[in-house]
Amino acid sequence: MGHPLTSGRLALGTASAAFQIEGASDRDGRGESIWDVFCRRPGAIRDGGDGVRACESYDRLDDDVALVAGLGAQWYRFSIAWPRVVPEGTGRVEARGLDYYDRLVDALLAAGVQPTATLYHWDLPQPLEDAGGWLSRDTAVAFAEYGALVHARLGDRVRLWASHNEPWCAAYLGYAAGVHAPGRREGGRAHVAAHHLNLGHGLLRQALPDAVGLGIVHNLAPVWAEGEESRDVADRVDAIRNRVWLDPLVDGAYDDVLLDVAPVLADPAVVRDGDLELIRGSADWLGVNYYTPVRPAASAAGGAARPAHTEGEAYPGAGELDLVVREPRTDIGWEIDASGLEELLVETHRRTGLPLVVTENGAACADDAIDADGVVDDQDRIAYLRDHLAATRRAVEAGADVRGYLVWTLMDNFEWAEGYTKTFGLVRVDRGHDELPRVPKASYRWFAEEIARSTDGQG
Ligand code: IFM
Repeated sequence: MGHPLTSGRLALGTASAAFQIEGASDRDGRGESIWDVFCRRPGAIRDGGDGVRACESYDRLDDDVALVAGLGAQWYRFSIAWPRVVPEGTGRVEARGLDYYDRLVDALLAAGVQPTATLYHWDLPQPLEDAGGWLSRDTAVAFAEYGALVHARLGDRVRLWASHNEPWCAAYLGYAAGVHAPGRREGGRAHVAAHHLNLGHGLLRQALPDAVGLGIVHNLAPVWAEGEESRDVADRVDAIRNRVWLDPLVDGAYDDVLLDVAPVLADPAVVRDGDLELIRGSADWLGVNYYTPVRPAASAAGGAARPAHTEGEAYPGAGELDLVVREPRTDIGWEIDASGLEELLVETHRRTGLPLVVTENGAACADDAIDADGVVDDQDRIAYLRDHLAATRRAVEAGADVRGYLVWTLMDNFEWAEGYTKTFGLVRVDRGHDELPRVPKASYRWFAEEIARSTDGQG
């Protein structure tokens, strides 16, 4: 396997994504993405924010790499903005876009940090959306072409690649719930988008040399039924959240429950001969992003626990359901339960046999204010990260082959539909000042010490 993941060692680092931090959205020939357009839709983003400035990382590459290096991080996972590199999605390549990522990779390597590139973290070029987006098979083909050309430029130095980040969000929040770009509510058609995302990954694998360490990053979730009466609905949710990705990868098939929920996946015009064979075995490693468990309740079973309907539409075909969210919660309203990560890692390794990386884990916290001494004492985040890192280590002891743990995220940034209202960073980005100063939080120092301990062999 041509990737630098070391068996038996948990590498530590942090992660980010292009649209959330880069800004410079109209510079150096960058094309428009679906998120640029979605942000202009009235009411789509909680505070009306957008990615025009974001954290201005495009212009502050050296400062931000210094922050990664200051942590002692072994890895930094970033994403490539497709519209910066291929502004129309296909065709013309923008050299200035590629140059930016080239500089980023060199700066990381010079600082002793392994770069991991994610090719698709949701910023689809708008011209491709105008032609059907992920509902169109052509988007999968275009994705593989774009991925191959980025790899041709950076592959001599980036040894660990991810195709998609959280395709569940791209497919189901984007094309069913409509709360992410492109903001479409197409119900069961979203399953077609899911298949095309799977296919895009498979086509990319085919387009890259065999030796490339190619993975895919999923926000898999432990799905815990709220009581016996919710078992069936929970099974359907599990099919849409987890099995739609893992089954084709491992077995080259969509399972019967999923086909029942998503009959469109049995349509030979959608899932064509050879598609599933192409996807099967197409990942060398698997990224797992974990924040919270999912607790489906058959609609009447919500009971005393409080239902959250926000993602209900994101499971088209699963039937009437509530998503129950128990206490305690982070500032974004997600239940905190580190045991979910341990269970997920053990189960996902058992299911796939692949090396795993926790490619994202972190918390939006309310204790992110800066005090009179200039300190951000984010003890809630430290507690969350400490518990989840411990859960990761327990999963390793239980036999899960986990090779890395990356905190989401380096710095406070554009949190999609929540705009700038929710902060996950180890570093505060002070939006009250025009220069967007970076202020490392207490969690940054805690994580730096944790990394130092683990590289000394004491962790
Ligand atoms: O900010 C996102 C990231 O882009 C994808 N995973 C979840 C994070 C927190 O919502």
